[in-house]
Amino acid sequence: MTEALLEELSRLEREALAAIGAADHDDALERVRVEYLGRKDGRVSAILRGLGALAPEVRPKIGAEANRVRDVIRDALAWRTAEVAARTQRRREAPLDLTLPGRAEWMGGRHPVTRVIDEISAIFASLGFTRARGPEAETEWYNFVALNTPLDHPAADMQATLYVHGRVLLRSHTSPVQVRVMERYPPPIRIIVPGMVYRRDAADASHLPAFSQIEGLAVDEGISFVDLKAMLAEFARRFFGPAARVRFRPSFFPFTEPSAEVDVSCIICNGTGCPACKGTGWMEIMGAGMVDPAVFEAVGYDPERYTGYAFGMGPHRIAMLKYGIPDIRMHHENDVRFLSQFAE
Ligand code: 2U9
Repeated sequence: MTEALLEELSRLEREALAAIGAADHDDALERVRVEYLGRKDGRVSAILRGLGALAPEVRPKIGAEANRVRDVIRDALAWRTAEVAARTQRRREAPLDLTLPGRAEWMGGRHPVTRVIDEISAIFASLGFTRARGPEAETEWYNFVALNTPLDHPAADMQATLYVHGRVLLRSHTSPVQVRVMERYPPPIRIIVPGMVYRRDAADASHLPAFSQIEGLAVDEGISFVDLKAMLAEFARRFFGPAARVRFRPSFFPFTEPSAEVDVSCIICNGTGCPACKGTGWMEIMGAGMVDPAVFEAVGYDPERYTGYAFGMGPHRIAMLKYGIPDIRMHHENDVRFLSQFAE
């Protein structure tokens, strides 16, 4: 008898709480109250009223449990009544607008590095450059020797380059593609070469062992450094905005002579100096130069007849400058909180 009554109370508690949770307006809540706690026919009230007829030794236990269940149901009714009232109030203040369009889920988009590569490629396409691609596993000839970089040069060292086997390596720049294009086609050449490149580097805030490059090459009769400067100045204006200016600083690469590092006026402060450009007003965006005659010799072009310019930049780094990304590794953490900021 005791057990049966305790079980009945437990069932009433569960049923009442479920009914209260499902009730979404005052009338429904009142019906639940009457069913369980109603003075006349309430199911919990009936048990409370029958306590006097129970044997004295079980009365305190059943009584305490019946009182507890009544209190739980009463409190749940009060809580749910307040909740329903608050919701009604909210609806009155800001009624549902059925004409609003639905909220679309973010379906993913292009990666910021892909976006930068696409934008740069489109700009150079409009300036007359064709996109070229080539293998990521290369031979020492294409990656180093044809590019005027002897195999005892530090860049060709096992410490700097990832070798696959024997003399086959993962390309450390996209330049082998330009060599392949020049071997196959006579001048004039205007190409842009985007792709992944690989170096034996540990990942840190500014390095990855696998990263992207875009290189460009123009070869024809009569091409001079002026053409290079004008082309890169026009590129900077189209990519960073009409106020962007470029400057060239002397540098060295084995495959270009003369060579330069190319800076763009800081896209944050427009050249006046700010934390983003470390107070200099300039940001380094690429390297460039006139193709070394030794490279033309290697591919069978006549260096007396043809000249050309080449340049190279890293879209991972350009994306960091353009979007203010502080750590290059963020590009490959696959964190939706990062990626969704580039939704198109
Ligand atoms: C050929 C001849 C010349 C490509 C060039 C650079 C300068 C350069 C860096 C930019 C950032 C690599 O990704 S990065 O670290 N590149 O500074 N690249 S000139 O010169 C060539 C390429 C091919 C046949």
